[in-house]
Amino acid sequence: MSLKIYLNGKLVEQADAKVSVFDHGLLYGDGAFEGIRAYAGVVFRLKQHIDRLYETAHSLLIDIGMSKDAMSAAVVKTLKANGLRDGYIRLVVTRGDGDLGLDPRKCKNGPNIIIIADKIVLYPQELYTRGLDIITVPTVRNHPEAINPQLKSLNYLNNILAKIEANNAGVPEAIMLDGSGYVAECTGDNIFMVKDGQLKTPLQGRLRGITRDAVMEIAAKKLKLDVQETLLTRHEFFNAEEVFLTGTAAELIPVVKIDGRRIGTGKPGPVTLKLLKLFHELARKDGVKF
Ligand code: PXG
Repeated sequence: MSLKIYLNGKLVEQADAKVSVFDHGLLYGDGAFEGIRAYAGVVFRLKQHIDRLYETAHSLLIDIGMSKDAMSAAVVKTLKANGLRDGYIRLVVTRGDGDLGLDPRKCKNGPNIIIIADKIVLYPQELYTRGLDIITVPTVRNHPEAINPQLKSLNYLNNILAKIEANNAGVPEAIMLDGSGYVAECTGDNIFMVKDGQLKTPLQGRLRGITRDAVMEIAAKKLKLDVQETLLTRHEFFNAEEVFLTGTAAELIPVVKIDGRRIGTGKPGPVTLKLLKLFHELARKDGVKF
């Protein structure tokens, strides 16, 4: 089926949704993106995603050139044009067309704005019930003063290198450490651990995920867990009762083995399963209805 793609203010057929080979998004990974989900006619936390996109663009000195409200409306319009009530939205803002030099000032016509709405399957369903067996990889997460992990930029090579290491090892996901050796996050997901009634997640070196924020809120409010953002080592994750990952694409997925160490009972734990259920309930309510 051919999708309708939003490109610079117009909905065009997939086959016609093209940008120039001189776009600096392609030539240099110069741009920003968001991955967003819609659940039963609600775009989950759309405001937070749009705010994060504009923050990335601001740090990269990209003027998106349209209001946040107009951008939100464009997301909804793209979902509707494709008849999607549930789906995945990829919002991309590139630096735009320039020449063969990395200076962004060469991109005089402003950014290209692309919205794709489609279905997504990240991991097979059985992994949600069985849990993931993952490893720590040698590639460390970007230093905050090199490419800040808060930037959801089109340069995802740091995460892709880690993903390749996971692929080579035959596992579905990878833990990345920060430059100081603390656990940061996975290649496209945040990481959590449960122990002694506490829910803990890394303080630094990671993207501040929107699913992460939602799960921290649910855990504190609904499950009355003590929620902490702190420095965490692999040792602490090895000895956790439960571990799980969160992300827009992955949602909330249990981890049952890390670097050959069984986590807890080796099966998805009760807190993880409760949070998964509560997250799905929230996702259908908390966002922009269309
Ligand atoms: N860390 C990183 C590095 C990410 O890229 C997350 C954490 C989770 O953040 P959210 O806000 O989604 O809870 C992300 C998000 C993909 C894909 O194609 C990846 C993400 C989002 C959507 C799709 O693998 N990463």
